[in-house]
Amino acid sequence: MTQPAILVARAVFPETIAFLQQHFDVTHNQADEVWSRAELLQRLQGKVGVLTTGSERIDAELLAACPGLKLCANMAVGFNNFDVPAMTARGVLGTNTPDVLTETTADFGFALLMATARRIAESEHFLRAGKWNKWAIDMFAGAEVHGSTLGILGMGRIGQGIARRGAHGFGMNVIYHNRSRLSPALEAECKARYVAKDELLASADHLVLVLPYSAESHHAMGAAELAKMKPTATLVNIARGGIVDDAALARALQAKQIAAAGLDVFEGEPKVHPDLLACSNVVLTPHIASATVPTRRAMAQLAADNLVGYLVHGKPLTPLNPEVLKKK
Ligand code: 8YV
Repeated sequence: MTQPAILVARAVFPETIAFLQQHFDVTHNQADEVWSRAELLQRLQGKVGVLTTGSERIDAELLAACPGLKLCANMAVGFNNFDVPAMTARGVLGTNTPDVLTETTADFGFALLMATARRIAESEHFLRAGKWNKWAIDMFAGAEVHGSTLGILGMGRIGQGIARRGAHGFGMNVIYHNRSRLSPALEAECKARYVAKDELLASADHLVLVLPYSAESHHAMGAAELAKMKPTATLVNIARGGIVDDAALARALQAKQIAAAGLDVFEGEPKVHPDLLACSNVVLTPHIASATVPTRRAMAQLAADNLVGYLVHGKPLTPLNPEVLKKK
């Protein structure tokens, strides 16, 4: 019996390919080539499923060109690369990888906050450049982390993980803003207080962005919002590029309107705004918040389990548009 054909768009762990090969005729990209859109479309011909990462855009045009496609399994919790309404309209299911990366990503958010506030990257570059020839009282003096006010914009699972770390590990006063308020029980567990966005901007010593990207959150942190922050504040973005207006942030950093920023995601990544590259008070990392070996294995496995779950057994684990299942 011929097996259904799927595409794994990017390199994954060899065991993920071996697992998928038990159920599917797998076309993979273990060389991790960067395919053009046309190459992706061509490789998707005749496929019923695809394992994507945040780099592959699934939209109406792609769906129209690949009418056999039934499932797009994103190996990411964020799914702004999916046009979900267009997928639903065509009866194509989308899945993501929630939960398995929550704690790892929250760890990284905290690491980036610490590196930014305590000027770790900047001071390391100074040392490596051979510029360290004496101790000085104000050398790389940064901002206090323990006991300070931690602001969180977007209070989903990762935001809550950061709140717990701040409140319980560092004695921080945690405030947050989100579309919807947490239950009193969750607020108590995270020791987090709900505030309006303006109060969050004005009060946070460290502001961490953990909200999903959408038309609504595009440039949620622009010039006007940055102007409301404390001049001593740090801003950390581990959510998505495009939530911050990178050009406006570079101007705010140059003008010392805020003290520093830690960024793991960028508008138009992997390109980084040249004005950000020129700032010394910014820590820049290449979208690695979920990058530990166990977590990346768990993400790949969950994406693969969704492919097998849906295409073989009709039961996806983490569907984004379950209404597609009802329509069948
Ligand atoms: C991924 C992420 O590594 O899960 C997400 O939303 O941003 C990262 O964990 C990236 O999107 C690749 O798929």
